[in-house]
Amino acid sequence: MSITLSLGPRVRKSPFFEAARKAGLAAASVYNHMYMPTGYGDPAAEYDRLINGVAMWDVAVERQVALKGPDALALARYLTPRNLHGLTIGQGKYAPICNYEGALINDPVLLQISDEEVWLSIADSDITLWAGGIAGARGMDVRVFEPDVSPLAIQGPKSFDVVADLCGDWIRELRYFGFRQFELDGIPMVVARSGWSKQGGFEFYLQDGSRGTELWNKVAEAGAPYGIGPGTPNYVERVESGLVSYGADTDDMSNPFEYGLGKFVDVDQEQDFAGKAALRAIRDAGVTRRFMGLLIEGEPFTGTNENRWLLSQKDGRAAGYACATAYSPRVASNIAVAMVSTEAIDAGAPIVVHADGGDLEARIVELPII
Ligand code: THG
Repeated sequence: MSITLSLGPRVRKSPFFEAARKAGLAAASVYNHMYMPTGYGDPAAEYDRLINGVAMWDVAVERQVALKGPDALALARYLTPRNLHGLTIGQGKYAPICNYEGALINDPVLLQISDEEVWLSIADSDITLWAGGIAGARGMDVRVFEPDVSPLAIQGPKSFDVVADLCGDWIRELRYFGFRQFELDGIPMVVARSGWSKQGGFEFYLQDGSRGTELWNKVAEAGAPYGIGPGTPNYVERVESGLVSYGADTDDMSNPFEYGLGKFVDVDQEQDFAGKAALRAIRDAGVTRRFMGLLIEGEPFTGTNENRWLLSQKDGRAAGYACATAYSPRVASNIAVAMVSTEAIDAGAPIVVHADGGDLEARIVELPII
């Protein structure tokens, strides 16, 4: 049974919140101390718009952590295991952040805004506190703060036409995670080719929170000929695509190698970074579980799983847990993203999912599922 989300001043609202509400917002969660829209009441239509058309998502919860000052880049390099050599203004990078034990504590997109300013576009954890603490303890000349920046995502195959109509054809030349500063009728924003789906798209990082409704309405109007409609980071599509959802898929012990993010961890670079020694040891020891896909038998699932579902091998040995489960119309099967023991993966046999409604058999597959 569903319960009501209590609205109040303690949890922050997005600059797009009122516009989203007017557009029929029906469900929300909490992320980075803000309400995060999770549905407009018609999951099938929202999925279809993302796969075949275009959708607009209030993702202001992807807060920015600004590092500003002479040591901005030095701090960024210390915060992420990713080798930032060759980073340029206008090119974003997926840059995991780990603690000193090598555990993943966020997986932001990093944007170099200028010679002395970097943004970390963060997932759901308090990186302003972490980065500010490290900067202070290391005596770095850099200010760490949350700027007035709120992303609005435009996702789906027709997003290119909508954003080109709004901003110009130059947007078609943006590389993945590339971005540029742009004023839309005087509204300041960063336009990036990015977004948490594999259907293609853009994010408008609004730089004036007082103009959220205005920007929302402009996008809705430009998108109308293409059938744009509201949506949210899509639960089903992200499982199909195997995108990592920090917090949903991770726990206190998660390390980047388990999620296939090893290519973003350079323990051999000269640059020191938080967690370097621990990550080197983890790399040398190898992982004992991996982020995988599952194809699960049984009647099509409806909705989302409230809890993680435990997995076991046929002989009863624990094999990990399913993080997010969904019925995929495109695969025509129940699917999941899961943390699976390497033992179970190597065995190559079907496993058992202890779903809320009873045990189901599943096959382990590589990600992405599509
Ligand atoms: N947009 C913005 N900020 C964000 C997210 C976002 N911050 C948090 C979270 N989402 C960051 N996490 C991801 C994870 C994966 C991708 C984007 C953001 C992604 N990955 C592609 C893939 O896995 O195929 C491409 C990775 C690559 O080529 O480097 O898109 O959504 N503003």
